Amino acid sequence: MAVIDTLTSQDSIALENQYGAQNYHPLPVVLSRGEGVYVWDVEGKKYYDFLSAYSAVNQGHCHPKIISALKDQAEKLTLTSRAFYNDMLGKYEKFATEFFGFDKLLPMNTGAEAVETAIKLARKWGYEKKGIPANQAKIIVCQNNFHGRTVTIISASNDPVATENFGPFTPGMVSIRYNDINALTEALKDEHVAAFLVEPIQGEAGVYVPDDNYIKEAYALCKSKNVLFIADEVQTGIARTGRLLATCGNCSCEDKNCSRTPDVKPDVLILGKAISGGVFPVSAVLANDDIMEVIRPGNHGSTFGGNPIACAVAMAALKVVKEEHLAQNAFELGNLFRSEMQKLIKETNLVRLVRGKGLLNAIVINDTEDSSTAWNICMALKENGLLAKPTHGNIIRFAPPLVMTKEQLLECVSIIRKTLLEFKN
Ligand code: IF1
Repeated sequence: MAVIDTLTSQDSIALENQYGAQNYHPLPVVLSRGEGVYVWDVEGKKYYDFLSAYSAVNQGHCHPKIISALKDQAEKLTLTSRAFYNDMLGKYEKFATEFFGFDKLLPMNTGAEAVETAIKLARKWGYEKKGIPANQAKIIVCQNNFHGRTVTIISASNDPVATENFGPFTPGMVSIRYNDINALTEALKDEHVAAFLVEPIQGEAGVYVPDDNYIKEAYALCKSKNVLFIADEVQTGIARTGRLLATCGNCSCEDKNCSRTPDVKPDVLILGKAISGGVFPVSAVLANDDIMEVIRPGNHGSTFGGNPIACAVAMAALKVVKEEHLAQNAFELGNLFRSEMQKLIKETNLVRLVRGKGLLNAIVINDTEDSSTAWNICMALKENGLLAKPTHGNIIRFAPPLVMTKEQLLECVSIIRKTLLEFKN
């Protein structure tokens, strides 16, 4: 094939269809540039990005400070493996542990790897600190969770599309209803439980926000039973929900409106996605010494985990979150967005409800779960210059970069409003 430099959108889509495994069903838009809250397709059409790569690009596309950290580090040293020390990892670990208020950090690359790491950590802690008999440790998870795609993680999933024909599965997962304290109380009666793994808001389930006290009560119950509370904040973390963390414990959040669950501090915190601003695959598991100390040389690792580029990028990305007050902005714009959507709900019966926290929101479309209405609305939004993606059950997730201004948000609201009011299925 000739040099591929002038492909149309159709060409790119055809190439993926022919040469790529078909494990996704993307919206038919081919992006080639991003800056802040905007992305451009190869034909030059500009869009508001209302997905932010599933909340990875919280700091906006190609943030100059993060890109500069990436470039500088790439010219010096990219990878040493953990067979040797490098001069960035310790610096980053000090920075990130102080940032989130934990003793130690274990660096990985993707969200799923960090979840796997947390599960291994919890099991080992269960045997060595809690005294669970060999190979009997259990992890409590919630129905409709999304924690990633590895075999162990899908062993905790009840989504048939994610699990069918991928067995046999990893044992030791106990699934309970989300947002159900009684179910957790029951499950915690089993003394072989090492940990409770939970998303503060269920993303894939359609931005399902639990009752106000759920996380706080679940945390207290876990404490009373000597069970680790593991927060999967891969999606909700890094200012997305209007606070640095959705389970904000002793983090260094400056959010003045901080009022939710102030006394929850996960025993194990899982971060990914926006910890690098979506610039590089970086994930992390954080915990205090009494837990993290069960991991000894040879127990766990990764060639790329803790590489110098990841460290440089993550420090820059976290600094941006603070400097630009992204938690505060997500809090304020989130309130504005939901109140504007409430007004829209009164104008059209196409939308049943809006829910979310900060700038992690979703609207539920008033149609059957298996209809393609949400998809068709996303296609119409695309035509009108805004990119969003439907999720399970006719729900549209709205998660723009957190660097958005109020004026930009209001323009997006008017695009959504116009699209929905003109929409014909
Ligand atoms: C895809 C959803 C978002 C996550 C939580 C771990 C991971 C994820 C809470 C794994 C990943 C993704 C991956 C993305 C779709 C997606 C997602 F729709 F499934 F729910 F974000 F909204 N924990 N979430 O949300 O992280 O290994 O992917 O780095 O394309 O599958 P990963």
